[in-house]
Amino acid sequence: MTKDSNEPNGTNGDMAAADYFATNPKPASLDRQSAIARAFIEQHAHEGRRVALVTSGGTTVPLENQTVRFIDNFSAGTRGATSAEYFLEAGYAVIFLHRQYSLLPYSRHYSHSTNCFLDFMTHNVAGAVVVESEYQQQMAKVLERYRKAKRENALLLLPFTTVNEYLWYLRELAMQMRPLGANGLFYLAAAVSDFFVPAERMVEHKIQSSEDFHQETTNGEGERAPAAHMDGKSLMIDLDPVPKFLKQLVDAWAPQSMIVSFKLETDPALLAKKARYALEKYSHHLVIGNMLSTRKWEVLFVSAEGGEKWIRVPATRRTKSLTGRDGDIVENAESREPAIEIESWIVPEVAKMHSQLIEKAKLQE
Ligand code: PAZ
Repeated sequence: MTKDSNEPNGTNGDMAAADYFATNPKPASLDRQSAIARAFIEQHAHEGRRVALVTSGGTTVPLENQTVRFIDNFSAGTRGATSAEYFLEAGYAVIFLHRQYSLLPYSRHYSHSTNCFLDFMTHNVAGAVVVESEYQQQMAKVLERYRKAKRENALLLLPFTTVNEYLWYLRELAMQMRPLGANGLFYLAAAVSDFFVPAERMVEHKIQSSEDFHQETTNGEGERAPAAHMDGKSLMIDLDPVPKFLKQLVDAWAPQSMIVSFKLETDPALLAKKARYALEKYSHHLVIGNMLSTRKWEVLFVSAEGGEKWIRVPATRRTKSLTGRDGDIVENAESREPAIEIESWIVPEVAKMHSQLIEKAKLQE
């Protein structure tokens, strides 16, 4: 369900994007969050700090207005949450536009890594709850970085769930970031659906699976059937393409900012080709290509200035023993893990390119 949503929709890309916002509802939270974002951006613009909008996690595609069922994708938000931390470390203020309940900067170290965060805790001799000694050192470091980000008000968390919310937020934040000029950076790591159910083709209530309770499948004469409906015992889903917004972002919403898009593929033969295609088509600054299976240890940078460059971190092999009921080892499972977080190499590269762009913009002033 993901991929390619940052690209225009053929020759009608511009028109479709304008239509989109006229026909799909504005999220109820948008104005309130936008005011918060404006104040955040003003503070950091005033302090001369760069601001990165990091998008992260997957968008959902609801099938019903009162949503019981929706289509989702795999993204956990690892890339976005990890990158956000490195941007903060590099001195950026970060607006973290993320899928609600996906991984967050700092808490990501603890939220999904054990069965329960309480596994990190224990009692000391006096009975007080404390952090287990084996986690103390690392947690102290994370805590210090988290506290610094809070002290400086350098991290703004904005959640989305649906693809509609994501698109409205992206446009709104791009407009708000305009006064930053070249100091603004868009780092679009979210996995955005390519297909959606437009508001006019969305059914109100839960789709009934029982033939005895089937609902009407046409909206009226000349109107298209609801995007999701029952046909006998089968659920039919007929989704529209999401208009492509990268062109709008580059040309109209944020023409002076640095824009980095991501390209995810599963077929290695397509990755470089499609990353080049996106760069040529939209003339933004950088496409970061990654494969689903190797995204944690290699990415491909494609840019007009730097050409094509792989970034690879060493991977370590870890053997995990699976034991049987009597405690005997029945299987040794091997997994490949990156020895370091690849985002710790990606983000400084992006920040370096951003510095060059800012210098260039200054010369043109
Ligand atoms: O969230 P995650 O760490 O599991 O995955 C990150 C990613 C693969 C979604 C991201 O690196 C990416 O490629 N985003 C763009 C996807 C696309 O629309 O092509």
